[in-house]
Amino acid sequence: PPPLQRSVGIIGAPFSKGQSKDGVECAPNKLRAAGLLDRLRQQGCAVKDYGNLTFENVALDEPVNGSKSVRTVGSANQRLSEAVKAVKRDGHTAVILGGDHSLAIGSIHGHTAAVGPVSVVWVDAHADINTPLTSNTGNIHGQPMSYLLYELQSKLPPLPNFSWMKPCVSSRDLVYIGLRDVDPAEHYIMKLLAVKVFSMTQVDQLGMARVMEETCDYLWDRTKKPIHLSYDIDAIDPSITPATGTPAVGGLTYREGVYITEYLYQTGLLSAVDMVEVNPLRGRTEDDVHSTVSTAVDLLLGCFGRRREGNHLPDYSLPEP
Ligand code: 5AB
Ligand code: MN
Ligand code: MN
Repeated sequence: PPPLQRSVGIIGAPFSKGQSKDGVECAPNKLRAAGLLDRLRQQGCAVKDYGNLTFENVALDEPVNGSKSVRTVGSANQRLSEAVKAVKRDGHTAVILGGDHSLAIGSIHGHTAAVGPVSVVWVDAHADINTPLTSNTGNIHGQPMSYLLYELQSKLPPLPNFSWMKPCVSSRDLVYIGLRDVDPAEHYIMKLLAVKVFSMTQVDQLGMARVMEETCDYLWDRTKKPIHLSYDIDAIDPSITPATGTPAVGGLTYREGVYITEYLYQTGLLSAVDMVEVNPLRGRTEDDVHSTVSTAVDLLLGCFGRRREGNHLPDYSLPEP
């Protein structure tokens, strides 16, 4: 088996301007308060917390082609890109605690800036591949993949505070898992670019074990590249993770969600993980929030070797009577 990466660098990205609902900026601290760092250490990881990034709100950030807070989102992602690049240069697997999903722009950009081409596994109810010109909501958290793909560059208008950004992902290196709420233009784009999609229909048809096998077969067809896992908590069914901004019925079970992380861990290629769209203010009850946050923590633990069969540290020895 490959030597498995167990050194984790955590970046808090309390960023919310890619959508309009308050609360998603509270998630990084909630995930830490739920014991994420201690639990990673208990399972044998070396953990370095790089703290929370701070972002400035750009004044007079008027909509551009209908998209909201473009300048603020652009400069926040520039900062995040630099931070992720630094964590990768320090040799860690990067964990980016969102924040809304617009931060995948900076996260994936910074990741590729440090390590070169990556494979992207995007686990989400949504495809987040609208261009600013196809988006009906103007929310940039529904657009990050279009900014990142080489193949869509000619379809993007110039955007203020995004000139630092260069596309860095090929559509052949992208796999979606969990889709069930896709806009018509997004569906068109995915067909046009022949993007590999395991929607909930394929999850039902094949089961998650086959989905993960086929995901890796597909991504490894040419060469094995480092994997960027971008995990939107709304991929999981809202009965389990209700505290999120755009819930969609009919999602992944807890078990399917965790299986994705266990499977990707054992590839030895997981190089960066985004955990996004946890919104502690969107739950109706304390239980809603607790269930959402603890599921997000479990997914992250799964990315770093936690197994449901149980775990023990390599130096464990039985107490002698
Ligand atoms: B999320 C929608 N397609 O573009 C849009 O939660 C939803 O990061 C985007 O996946 C959902 O606004 C963004 C309608
Ligand atoms: Mn998303
Ligand atoms: Mn989503």
